[in-house]
Amino acid sequence: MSALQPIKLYMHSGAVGGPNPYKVLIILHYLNIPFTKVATDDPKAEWFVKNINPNGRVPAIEDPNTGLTLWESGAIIEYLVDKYDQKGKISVKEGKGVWEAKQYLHFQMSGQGPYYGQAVWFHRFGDHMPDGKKRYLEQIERVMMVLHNILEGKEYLVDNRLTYADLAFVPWNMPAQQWPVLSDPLWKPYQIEEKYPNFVRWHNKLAALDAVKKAYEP
Ligand SMILES: N[C@@H](CCC(=O)N[C@@H](CS)C(=O)NCC(=O)O)C(=O)O
Repeated sequence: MSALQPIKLYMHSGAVGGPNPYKVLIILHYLNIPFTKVATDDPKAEWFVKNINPNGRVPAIEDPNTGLTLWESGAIIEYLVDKYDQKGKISVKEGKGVWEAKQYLHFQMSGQGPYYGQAVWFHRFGDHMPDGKKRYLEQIERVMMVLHNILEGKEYLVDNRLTYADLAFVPWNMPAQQWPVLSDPLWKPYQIEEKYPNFVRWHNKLAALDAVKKAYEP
């Protein structure tokens, strides 16, 4: 990897910003891919929208080794493991697991991130819309229940080993467990520890990985 030029990762500069860039950061750390962070506190800035991501959001990457600019965290993860995890350290190269890993990544992108994101929005700005708050907390609980059921008798989602599919869920489960805006109304009131122990055990094990801890270092 040392001959590689660092990949530019566009993300906010705060100690902890929105969760999506952390999905990419964890993968970069886990695979020891050289990278530099480019502080992007205004992803709606004209230069960024024009040159990097027309959707005005982070994360995005520029890979000088291939000339590729890419946005959408799920696509970035797929690119990184395809290009820089040829030995399959956290990706699956053959068998059903190839597709199961993609399935879980799609579930994360469509079934976890957007629901958790809406929950954050309603809890920050939706005091006048209590139904919205309730709806998205219930959806988070439902996603946790689904993961708990999938993980019955299993340590990891795919092929009983750690893959990018597991890691992709970490950054949205962090705020659900730790940020007061979500964890206060959710974690204890919805009895997450008691009702979904497979999910909690899995998340805690992932959160304790060095690559995850490094991603959250200031
Ligand atoms: N589906 C996108 C979502 C990206 C996204 O919503 N990023 C947030 C940070 S977690 C963002 O850039 N928010 C700033 C804004 O919307 O202006 C992905 O997974 O990359």
